[in-house]
Amino acid sequence: MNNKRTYAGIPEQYAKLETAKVVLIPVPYDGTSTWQKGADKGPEAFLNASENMELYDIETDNEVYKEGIYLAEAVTENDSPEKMVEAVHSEVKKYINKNKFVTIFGGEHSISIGTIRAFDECFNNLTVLHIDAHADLRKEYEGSSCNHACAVYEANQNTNLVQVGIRSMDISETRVMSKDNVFFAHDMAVNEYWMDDVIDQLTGNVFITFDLDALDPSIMPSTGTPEPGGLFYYETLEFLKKVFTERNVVGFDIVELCPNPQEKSSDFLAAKLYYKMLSYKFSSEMEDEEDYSDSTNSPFNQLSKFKDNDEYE
Ligand SMILES: [Mn+2]
Repeated sequence: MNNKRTYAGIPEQYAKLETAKVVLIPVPYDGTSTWQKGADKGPEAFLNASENMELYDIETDNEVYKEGIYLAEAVTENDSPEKMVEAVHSEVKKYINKNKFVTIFGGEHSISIGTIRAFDECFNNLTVLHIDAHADLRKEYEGSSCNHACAVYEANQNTNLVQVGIRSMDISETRVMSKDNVFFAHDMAVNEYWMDDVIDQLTGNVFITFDLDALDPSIMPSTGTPEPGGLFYYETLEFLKKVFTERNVVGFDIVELCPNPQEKSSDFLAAKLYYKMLSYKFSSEMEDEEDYSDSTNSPFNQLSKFKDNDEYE
């Protein structure tokens, strides 16, 4: 008997690398967080909650795990922030080059630096949709450019960075921020069209980096730096569904779950959010396939620059 753990305890036939469309990479890293420690425990709490979740999604009428979800070996490099970023970068790129839909669960937000670098190298015209309470635009923090406070500095230089839910930042970050691409929480609260306004700023290929502290602390208390005034559950889902429907989402990460043993609902929210995002991805793909039924090309990762050129094989 093979006792290898699978995502959400799904049957092994849906958890094989060769046939899975989705790869999930856990990155239990918490090397640079400044306030509450514990994001390194995030992947384990997320996986535990996922194992206790029902796998039929009512809204999309789908069991997305049947697309296949491979639970990759966790990236545990933590000698330095720079080495961690490089380890994540090469692991993510390895699976993109196998034409998988790559997802990553952190860990603190600095894990996204290597992830975004890999996606930017593999997809043309990339938007990084950054959903977060914090701007994370510092070039360097506490002596490192691989600090969680610098999570999207590089993405801001190299990609079309669109920031949503921001409600805490340093004045120095206003100098590098591109105002048209930033949606502050206080503006979103009074703009009923904010979702469409965000969509308008997205290019064709979108990578989503979702910091759980974007959510309101009343529904997501278990995060390192909770900030009042965040997103609620159904508006978040409505927004994500729009993004998945109207753009080609090429991958995503979810970061900054900082589990509290007394408060399991945050772990469960993170588990449901991950599964919802997959459900939206693959149900919008089913609609695409209907639209282009004559096309022999799958819309899946069709814009990967590395499709036939797998340097890691
Ligand atoms: Mn944050």
